[in-house]
Amino acid sequence: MLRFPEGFLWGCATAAYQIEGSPLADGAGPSIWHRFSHTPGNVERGDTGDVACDHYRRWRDDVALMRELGLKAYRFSVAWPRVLPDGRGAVNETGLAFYHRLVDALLEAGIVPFITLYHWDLPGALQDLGGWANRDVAGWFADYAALLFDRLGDRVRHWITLNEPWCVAHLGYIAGVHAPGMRDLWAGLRAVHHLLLAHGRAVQAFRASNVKKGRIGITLNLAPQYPASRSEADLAAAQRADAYHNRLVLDPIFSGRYPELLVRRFNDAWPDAPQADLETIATPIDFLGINYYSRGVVAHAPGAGFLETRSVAQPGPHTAMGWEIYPEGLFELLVRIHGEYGGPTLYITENGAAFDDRLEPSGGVHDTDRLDYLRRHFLQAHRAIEAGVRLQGYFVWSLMDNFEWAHGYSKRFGIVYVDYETQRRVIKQSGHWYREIIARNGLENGDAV
Ligand code: IFM
Repeated sequence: MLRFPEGFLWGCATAAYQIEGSPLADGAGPSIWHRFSHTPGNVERGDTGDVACDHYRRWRDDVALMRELGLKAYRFSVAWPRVLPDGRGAVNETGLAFYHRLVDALLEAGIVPFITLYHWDLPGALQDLGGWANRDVAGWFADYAALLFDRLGDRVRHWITLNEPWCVAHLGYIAGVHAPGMRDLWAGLRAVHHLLLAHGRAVQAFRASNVKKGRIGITLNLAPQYPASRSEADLAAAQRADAYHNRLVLDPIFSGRYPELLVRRFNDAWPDAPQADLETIATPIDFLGINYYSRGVVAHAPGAGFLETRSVAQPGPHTAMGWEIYPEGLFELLVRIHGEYGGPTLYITENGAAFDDRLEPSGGVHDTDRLDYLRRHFLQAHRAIEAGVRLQGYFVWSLMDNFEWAHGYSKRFGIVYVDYETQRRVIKQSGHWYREIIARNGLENGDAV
């Protein structure tokens, strides 16, 4: 038996816009994702988050489902525009009441709530003012965070400021494939800085709040970058890719500086960041959340984009997202973060996979590929703990199938199947298996084969 440490938090993760539905109910304001998904051409098949998993109305059943799975913890996000329809100013108490009920139900079920304050649904009213490209957003976010610490901090001990700031800035402001759909490097680099500043200001607000014994951190999507060959050019390309994908956010948070390599490469486009901002960004956190899905393999490609790199396809296997399955990357990443950033407390705040699941006539979903994906990643996490990494929990992405951003409902990540026609939930084979792992707090020796 490969045992995990006593008290290890096994959980699942979701995000508001991806599961809740009813985005404008009870006085909520429109988010940038509401606007983006309602603009033709942005999301596959024209899908929107209007109904999603209808969790806003079915939350009771969903908490019962979590209890059935035996989850120890649940990571979810609060929709900023439900609570503050204009992003700042008047509080929408009815919207906030939803999260009060959810938190109470989780605690009642013995499930530890982890709240993510921002998982991509910026209030549209703040986007009208420039969104993350406007420096003022740091103050708006800190005020919103302080409100939630005040209202929910008596019961919620675990807080995550931002989910994947790199994705917010790169996919939303530079590549234009996520809301708000911009293709503007200048704005994107400012968005990175303002996201991190907002994070730092929220951590400071947390320390000044009344939350007793609470802990706060941030969730980053990290992907180790490997060179396609041993040539010096490819090694340098992998370093550039690593600086952009990983160190761009890790270094300022843990060391208070941006990677010099990027400052030089972006040159005039790089934002002038006052030293005081960097000190705020580096305000100590209590844990780091890591979202790991895959790795990158890159080669030097003169003239290709601002990094002059190109991805080199690997033989696989791959998930339905086209992402290479590379569990060893999780071990290497965890050990590296531990070694290079002072051995912080870590959680895997997301790991999981999309596959083309089918609800069989028998009524079951036999997702052996997902089960195998999870099993292989759990083994690497266990290896990392044995190597001294301070990993305290693991959240599978996702509790249930949901709105996969620009892919709409075409990609299924859940360990619970959602029949979108009826909203029936069916625990997949991987979900039944996960329940056993949680109950045993470990993997059977047979699992290690
Ligand atoms: O669905 C997303 C989630 O919102 C953020 N991390 C990656 C997941 C899978 O793409």
